[in-house]
Amino acid sequence: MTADLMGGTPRPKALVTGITGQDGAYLAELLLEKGYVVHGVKRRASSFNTERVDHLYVDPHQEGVRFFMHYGDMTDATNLIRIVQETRPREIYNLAAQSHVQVSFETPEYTANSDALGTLRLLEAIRILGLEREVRFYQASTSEMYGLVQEVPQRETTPFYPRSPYGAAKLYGYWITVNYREAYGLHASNGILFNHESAIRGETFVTRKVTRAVARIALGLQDTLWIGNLDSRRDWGHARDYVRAMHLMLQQDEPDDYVIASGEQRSVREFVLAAFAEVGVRLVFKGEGADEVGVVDAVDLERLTVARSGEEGGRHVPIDGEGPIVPGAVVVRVDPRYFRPTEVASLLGDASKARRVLGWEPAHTFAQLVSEMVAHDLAEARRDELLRSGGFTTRNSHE
Ligand code: NDP
Ligand code: GDR
Repeated sequence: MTADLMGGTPRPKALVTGITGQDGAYLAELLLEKGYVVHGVKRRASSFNTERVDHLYVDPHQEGVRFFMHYGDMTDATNLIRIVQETRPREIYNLAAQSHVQVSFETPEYTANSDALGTLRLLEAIRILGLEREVRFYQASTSEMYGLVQEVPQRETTPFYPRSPYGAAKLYGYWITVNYREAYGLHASNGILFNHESAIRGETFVTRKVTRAVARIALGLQDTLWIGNLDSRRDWGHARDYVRAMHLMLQQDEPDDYVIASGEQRSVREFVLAAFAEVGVRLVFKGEGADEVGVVDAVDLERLTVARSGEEGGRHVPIDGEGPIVPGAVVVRVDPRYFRPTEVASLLGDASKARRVLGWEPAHTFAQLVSEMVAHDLAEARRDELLRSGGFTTRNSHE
């Protein structure tokens, strides 16, 4: 079978920036399943940064390869022009970004360069190459643009009020995408996506930080989860559901902008409680503000044993007198270092337009999301515990 044909017709071809990120990896998987040829842009780094897409890699010397990666950067216009010219995709998904809100306060100029100007550079590449009528463009816009929310729930018509350098940069990316649609007739759409998570979410976003810490605390590899604003409320969905929406947007006859959200809201505190419950720990919060702590209230030993040993019975990791999980133990503490100069306190999306026009429906519930993330991090923690008990060292990265 040749790589370029599917049932005698040319395979659709997509270019994905940010391929090594959470969404890039899930989107690449989805597009490959649908028969696409997928080209991804990855950054040069001093260590491997392709872990999320390594399973999709096929040696390019083999026949029928449909997944390719190109070195590139959103801050390098000439490189983006060349990649678009060489790959000539039908669909471009612009997912690359400095995507961490708190980090954007530390690196505001770089965030604007990659997230705002980077989007412009990619749109200009399409225009310079005269591909406005051939290419469909997806921009990874965000609920962070609503920031200090002007309406609840937030929908496509809700006014924006960003609260971080990241939000402000993404707002430029949103409007320049609208402008290229209106000025040049480009099939360009914004997905205004609310927070979406998964087992491959970056370890410094709050959900993954929590599930990873819960797993490591359960295995006795860590004592405490240090956290920021527990009151913050988010509309959390599953990343696999959200990349389906990206693809659907580019299959419409007309380009448009869509909110993608679960329509449910929970606080960070609720997420922490749900994650600990997965390992059989009932937690209670005591105190206020920076003095608030999460204390172990009760332990379901059977559940904790399964969490530590694995469903399949695996290796028994003894509990008694070991590890931080005993009633009364403080396992969550607040570190004001994680507070943001300006916070987005509450986000809740209304995805009715996407449901109506795209026929999009999320397939995962909040409970499934938490359960999947904790299960994944428990497996990693069990591996680390096994290696350590065998005298090996394991990676111990911190933010
Ligand atoms: P990640 O942080 O997981 O991935 C970001 C990707 O962009 C990585 O591949 C990263 O490369 C790459 N990247 C960062 N800077 C550059 C640059 N200068 N040049 C080229 N590539 C770069 O983000 P997600 O997958 O979670 O999100 C995807 C997109 O959607 C982002 O634009 C994000 O802002 C946006 N978004 C995300 C939401 C979410 O809840 N996940 C919600 C709404 C919008 P590397 O791996 O080398 O770091
Ligand atoms: P967010 O995600 O800023 O919404 O941006 P993040 O998970 O970082 O924060 C969510 C909320 O949790 C609070 N929080 C903490 N956050 C982090 N990272 N670490 C902590 O220890 C912590 N404690 C409390 C935060 O203050 C915040 O209120 C994500 C990114 O994926 C963006 O790229 C995307 O655009 C938006 O979601 C939608």
